[in-house]
Amino acid sequence: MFTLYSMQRSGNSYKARLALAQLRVPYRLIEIDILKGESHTPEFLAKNPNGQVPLLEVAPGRYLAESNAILWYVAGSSALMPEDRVNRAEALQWMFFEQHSIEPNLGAAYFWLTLVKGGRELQRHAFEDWMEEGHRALGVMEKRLALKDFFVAERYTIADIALYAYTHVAHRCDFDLAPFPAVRAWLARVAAESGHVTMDFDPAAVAAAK
Ligand SMILES: N[C@@H](CCC(=O)N[C@@H](CS)C(=O)NCC(=O)O)C(=O)O
Repeated sequence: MFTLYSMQRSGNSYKARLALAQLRVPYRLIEIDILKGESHTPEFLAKNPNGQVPLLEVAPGRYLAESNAILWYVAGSSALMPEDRVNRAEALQWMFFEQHSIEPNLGAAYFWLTLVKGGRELQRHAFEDWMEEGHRALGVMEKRLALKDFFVAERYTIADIALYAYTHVAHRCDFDLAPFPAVRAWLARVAAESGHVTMDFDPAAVAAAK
């Protein structure tokens, strides 16, 4: 069984939890509080020298970091993975876009504004850049979604999961989604997908309640 090292309020970790839930893959969840330095202990750094979650133990002692690599791995040849070569490459294209244009802006704003006390003041110098670049990236998504229901392969795939993680909480960190109607419609479509779970979903709590 997989073990996922994750932080409940981390968008990157949510990507892995969402895909695993939709694929109905059982896994052990270990909560790592990055705000308490738990991803920088010697034990954790031995598993991921980069000191970050999510981290998936795919086989005893074999660890996979980077949320989008984890998505790629768990999707395998399931319905979440596009079938043909060009669609798979397009999925990667959007997943790289997510890492370069969404995560460093929407993800950073989400982290500092919603998770860190006093984060707005601490990051005042960076905030304007995140807003400008983040809104620009949302504009890129808007253009794609004005033409297509999903990013790749005319259906819901790991590219949508990667992009959903921080976009669906953008309004909680000062981003205004009003000028992006196609993005808002896509967010609703993703949330309506079969087996969708929210960011606060905890598989252990559900299992305990059974
Ligand atoms: N590119 C990585 C970023 C992972 C990342 O930034 N993880 C954050 C939580 S969302 C973290 O563990 N931060 C702790 C640290 O960097 O010390 C991914 O997509 O997984």
